[in-house]
Amino acid sequence: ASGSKVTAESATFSDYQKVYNQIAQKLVDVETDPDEGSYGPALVRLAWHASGTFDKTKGDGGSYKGTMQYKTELSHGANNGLERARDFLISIAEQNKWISHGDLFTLSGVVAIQELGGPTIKWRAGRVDAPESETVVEGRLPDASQGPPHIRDVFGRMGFNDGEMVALIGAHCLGRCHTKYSGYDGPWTFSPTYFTNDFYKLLLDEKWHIRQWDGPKQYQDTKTKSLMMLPADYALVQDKEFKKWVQKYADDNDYFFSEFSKAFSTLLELGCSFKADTVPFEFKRLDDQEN
Ligand code: CCH
Repeated sequence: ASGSKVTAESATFSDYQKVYNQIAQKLVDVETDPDEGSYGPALVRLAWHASGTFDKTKGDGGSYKGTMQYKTELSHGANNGLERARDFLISIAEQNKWISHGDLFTLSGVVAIQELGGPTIKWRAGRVDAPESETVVEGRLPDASQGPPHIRDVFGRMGFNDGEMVALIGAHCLGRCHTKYSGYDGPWTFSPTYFTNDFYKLLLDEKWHIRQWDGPKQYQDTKTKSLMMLPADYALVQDKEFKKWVQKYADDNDYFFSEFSKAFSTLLELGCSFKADTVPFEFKRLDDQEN
């Protein structure tokens, strides 16, 4: 739609690729707290929390209405720290007034996964903003202090099976916990700005003990004492069925990438209805484009 004014109805692949590029370029350009390295992990978490509220029996929640833009949803306890990610996207939203918040938040998660070395994620456009009054009830996202039955309940409510749940939680290869946001502390891997299957490898290969500190119960690696696992992460090796998947993804990075890619695409579309002819887009990484 070059020259003319872009709208959500007229927007083409190239309009969305431009938004992708603006987000990707901002990830490179923006000066970050040295502790963070990149806004990418926070964008992945934003896309996930905007989507993971879906309830398949009630048919509500999910990213469609973009209600994560509002204070009501951002102030849910599970979303502590996500203002950072939302604020990062404000300049992008201002440059592209035609894109809905649901589309922007989910697209930004796709950008972050792809630019941080992860798989290509198929993504569709067409979410429509709703008013703040349509914000989903609080309490749909998983509780990090819990074990296998809770993980199965919460991800089962979204419609995922064991293999998909374990694949999705592998996104903890990225980023870290911040005491000021969740009470938990530290990164899961040694390379928190690269998307890899290291989460599974470390979970299986390292020795883990309960960290002695005045914070909430979390695990610490015995060798370097610099990595962490949440009780909900550790649940993936405590449960025999989950552990089989952890082993598969640890053994085969390509398999993990393809399973993660499918499950993450599905996650971002929970509760969304698109026009019948909406084709999934596959965006090009910044590095793969000619200048
Ligand atoms: Fe997560 N996650 N997550 N997570 N998460 C946290 C941070 C990230 C749980 C709890 C937490 C997924 C599943 C789960 C990311 C992606 C995904 C934090 C720390 C907690 C607590 C927040 C803080 O302190 O800043 C629990 C529990 C579950 C499941 O049971 C899934 C699924 C995904 C994506 C597909 C990413 C990325 C982060 C890092 C954010 C950052 O700012 O570095």
